[in-house]
Amino acid sequence: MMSNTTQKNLNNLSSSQLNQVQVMGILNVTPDSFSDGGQFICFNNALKQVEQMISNGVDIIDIGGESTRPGAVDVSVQDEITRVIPLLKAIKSRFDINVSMDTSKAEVMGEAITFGADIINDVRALQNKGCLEVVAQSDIAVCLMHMQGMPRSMQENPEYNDIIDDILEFFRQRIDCCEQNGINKERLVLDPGFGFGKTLEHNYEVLAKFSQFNALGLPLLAGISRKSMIGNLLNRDVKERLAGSLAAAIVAVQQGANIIRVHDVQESVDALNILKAVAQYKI
Ligand code: 9MG
Repeated sequence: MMSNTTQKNLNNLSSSQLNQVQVMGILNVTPDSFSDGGQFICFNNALKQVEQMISNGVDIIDIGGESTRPGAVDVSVQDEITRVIPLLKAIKSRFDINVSMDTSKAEVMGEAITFGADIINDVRALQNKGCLEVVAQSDIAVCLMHMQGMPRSMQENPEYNDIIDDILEFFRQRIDCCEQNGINKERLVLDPGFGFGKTLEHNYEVLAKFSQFNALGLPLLAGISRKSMIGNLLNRDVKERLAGSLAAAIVAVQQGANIIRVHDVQESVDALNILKAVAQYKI
């Protein structure tokens, strides 16, 4: 039998639940990100982009200084800090907006916490050395993402017994591990990691069954924007994936996603507003 939390999210969200859905805007400051690689690497361009996202209704800015696309090159701790921390400081001093730091390095997490980040977004779910300890010493929120393998090789031959059960089991283990290390559950957000060690079929199965992650009772994040699961299905280049990305984001929200991580803030906010308008008339 489905739990109440699961049931409530099957296409029947109330407008107050939808009003709490947050849009996380992607700000990559990497020369090699798959979708906007290099575009925002200039500091002033990045700040302009933040300003634009805020005026378009973003709730959280997700700064990333290391690309996680398949085959991406590693970045040293110092290079990553140099890319992201001045930007974090500048955003926090100029704008009243939540900032998430997309990193898997304990040292970068530590600096991000010192300079006012609100969320750590870790695609490696705090499994790297020192991460649990750094986060435990703060009260920052953390997004734990599921990934099979490592970015360099994760798309080679991903295999699961049952992808949903396997991801749920991973989440349970990471939640336990966080709690044992002094990070309580209330600080956690879960993300099944679309595109991270998953075939096209795996990704669509995860999207179709996304509501099952509500069983863990924690906020959920969905990051699908412009990914190859959109491009490969529709045969669209990165710049032509907007419609597919919006449709997929809405499917995730209808199944209980609390945060959608997107490149196209204005269009995503519009799509969410349509859903909210409809939800007002549901019984
Ligand atoms: C950094 N990054 C790239 N894709 C992502 C996704 O799907 N989720 C999260 N949390 N971070 C991501």
